Amino acid sequence: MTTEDQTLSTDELNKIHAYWRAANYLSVGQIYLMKNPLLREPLTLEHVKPRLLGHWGTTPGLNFIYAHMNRVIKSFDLNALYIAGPGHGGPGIVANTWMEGTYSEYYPDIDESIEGMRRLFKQFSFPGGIPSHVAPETPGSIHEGGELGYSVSHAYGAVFDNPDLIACCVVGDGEAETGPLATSWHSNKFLNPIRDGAVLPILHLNGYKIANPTLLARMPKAELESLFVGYGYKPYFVEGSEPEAMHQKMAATMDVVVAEIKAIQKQAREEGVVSRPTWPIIILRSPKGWTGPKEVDGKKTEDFWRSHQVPFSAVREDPTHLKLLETWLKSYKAEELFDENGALLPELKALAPKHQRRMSDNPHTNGGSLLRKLHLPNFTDFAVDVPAPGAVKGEATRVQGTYLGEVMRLNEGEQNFRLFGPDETASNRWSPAFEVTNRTWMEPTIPEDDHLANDGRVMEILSEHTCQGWLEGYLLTGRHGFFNCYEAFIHIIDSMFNQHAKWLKTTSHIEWRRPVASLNYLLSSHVWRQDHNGFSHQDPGFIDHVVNKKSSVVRVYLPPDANTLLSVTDHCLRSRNYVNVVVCGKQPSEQWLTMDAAIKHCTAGVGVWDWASNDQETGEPDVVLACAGDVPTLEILAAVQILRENLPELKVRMVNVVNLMKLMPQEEHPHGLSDNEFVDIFTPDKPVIFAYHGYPWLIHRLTYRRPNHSNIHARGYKEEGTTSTPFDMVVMNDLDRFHLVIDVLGRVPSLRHKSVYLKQLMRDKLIEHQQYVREYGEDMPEVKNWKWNLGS
Ligand SMILES: Cc1ncc(C[n+]2csc(CCOP(=O)(O)OP(=O)(O)O)c2C)c(N)n1
Ligand SMILES: [Mg+2]
Repeated sequence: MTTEDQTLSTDELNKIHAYWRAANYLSVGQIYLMKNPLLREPLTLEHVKPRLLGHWGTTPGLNFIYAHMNRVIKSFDLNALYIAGPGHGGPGIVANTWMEGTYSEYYPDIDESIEGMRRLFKQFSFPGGIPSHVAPETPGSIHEGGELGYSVSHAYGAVFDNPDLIACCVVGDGEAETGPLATSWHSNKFLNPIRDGAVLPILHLNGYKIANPTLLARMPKAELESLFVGYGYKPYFVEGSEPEAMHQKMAATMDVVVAEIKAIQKQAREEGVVSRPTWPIIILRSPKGWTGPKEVDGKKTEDFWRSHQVPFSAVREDPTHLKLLETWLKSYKAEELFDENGALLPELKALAPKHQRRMSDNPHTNGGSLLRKLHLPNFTDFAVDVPAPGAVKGEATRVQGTYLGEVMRLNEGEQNFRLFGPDETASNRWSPAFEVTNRTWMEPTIPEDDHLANDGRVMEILSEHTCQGWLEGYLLTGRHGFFNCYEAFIHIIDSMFNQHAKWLKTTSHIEWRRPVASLNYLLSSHVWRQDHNGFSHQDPGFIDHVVNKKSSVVRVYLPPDANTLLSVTDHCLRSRNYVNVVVCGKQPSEQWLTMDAAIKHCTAGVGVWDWASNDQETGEPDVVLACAGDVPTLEILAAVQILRENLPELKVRMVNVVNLMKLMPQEEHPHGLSDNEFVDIFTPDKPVIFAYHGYPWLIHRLTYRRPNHSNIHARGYKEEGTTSTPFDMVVMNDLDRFHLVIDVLGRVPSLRHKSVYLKQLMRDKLIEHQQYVREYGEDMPEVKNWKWNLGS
């Protein structure tokens, strides 16, 4: 569909064109200049930055869209924010925020003067200055765009439960080739026009990526149109390169699509939601590097991939490049755009919206400033009654699901809490939450469907990327959420986690960014209990990945039972600016701690379980049996029981770690134990057998500087797996009770030559196990029905 009116009067056309030229001028200035910002002197080498860094190609398109958004924000009084998928167009967005005055309000030394403009130019991609992308430092940004693919999911995340908000979401045509972006178009099936705002996607079809044409730009237009019709959008094409005609087309199209968005919302809000609306999308086909040099050194540059970064950079070596730069900058006629003092002319400035209507100052983009605390129930009300350690079984994540359902209920008024997951919410046992709310669903339903509704607050799509992107967008605009996922498949969003962790790390140094709610993961259906699936579903390595990130941002919890999981969950929902990773199984399993004990244990993060230990009298154990994770905890306790029954004189200390970061040195992580505290628990010199949920090397990585490190022997998952019994899984990885006992016998010096009978018994047990599971297809009764019997 195309719209070809003369929407703009000559005066409006001239002004919007001037506004765009000013943004383009300021963008080129940022990439190239450190002095002489308005070229009031002839350009010389000393005015040009020694290192030319940044991206020009996408920038004029981003500036064009920004100017046209400003126009409709004013005419429709929109509450809008801007997401630049090609976030490498940082100079353009920074230029616009400066033109709106926001930049100078946030950074007063970059004021609206010639000197301010010089500083604006110099700081860009310059040591001590600002990064080249739409980074957290950029006012109005919730999306860096450095790693491509997340613009659409961020935009939808931002507008969920913000009925008044419109996210203008520019999608690079290269970005659109990425997996995360491709799947995120389906977000429209989750947007409820009554309670949510709107996303205006603008596909930025500038034809090229870094060094190639893009697929969407070269496919036949009819196919492109059908693609978006197929995704459920109504495409509007704005195509061309002649500025005057393009301004008219864009203005006309923007008027139509905004009116259409408003009409969809009005109708839904007046009449109720009948079906999923067909939201508009703009497909903007314009030249990459538009208004830049047509050719450089005889090679096509404008409207080609060569304009992607800095179109020419031999300014120091080649005088023709310096001349080219001067001609290019002068083509924007800055003298018609900025006043004597370097400020944007008032009649141009008047084109920008005012105050918080400026996209660069929309409060939703500094989500922490809007963040309201969740109403949290008393988590102890959900406690599992544990009369004695191991006396009852429970499903930890189901208990957590009941608690989260109550959190949902208590915050229904605020509409600021959602659960996210790739089709596994019920599988991970959060189904009690469905007693309070449903799954979000805007497509038709059949009577047999289970908890689907267009006002549901559980967001399920089989795309970990989209779940992650939605949640990030939701959190960064000041709301709360929890993501549940199979442990193995959370790796799919490793890279998105990286970017979010980097964002949080950076924002903590930016004064005006207020803290946002933490990004919380429950990883369940974990490596040890993939009963239905096997090897493909077994991978506990996300934790290893997470701990690479800045310690001020990441937290990892391995609660061993339901009550500890409740305590950890409450803590996560209260925390700010972290990524909390919680790993916990969903299968019925032994419950160890009363609520009181759980609170104390989780608050400490690591501790001796005295009821399982027998070194109280001397305070000097022969061996420490440590564990982190629910399955390792079970195996360690079973090993303790075998040892204490067979070698009553052996002094055993049992230690459980809930908060993995406690193991790190105090100087490296704010939760880290001091060396003295570490030695108090793990002893200065006794063997420590450590049963860990994940890859065992991580325990060494975290403790390598600890006094007793040479005595730590870690067991964990060593990439042995298949579809088998729960106990066979631990046996395959030498993490079972029998191997752990053998480990103890081999490492306690006093036992080394005395324990041959017990060692042999353990080996026999392992052989019996092998035979039994292969014969009967389940674990031996003594394993399956094992009970802690040493009291509390
Ligand atoms: C996931 C990811 N892969 C690769 C890159 C490297 N990269 C940066 S820009 C770019 C091309 C982007 O093309 P497009 O989305 O069309 O943006 P534009 O043409 O507007 O610059 C690539 C491949 C990246 N930033 N992120
Ligand atoms: Mg492109």
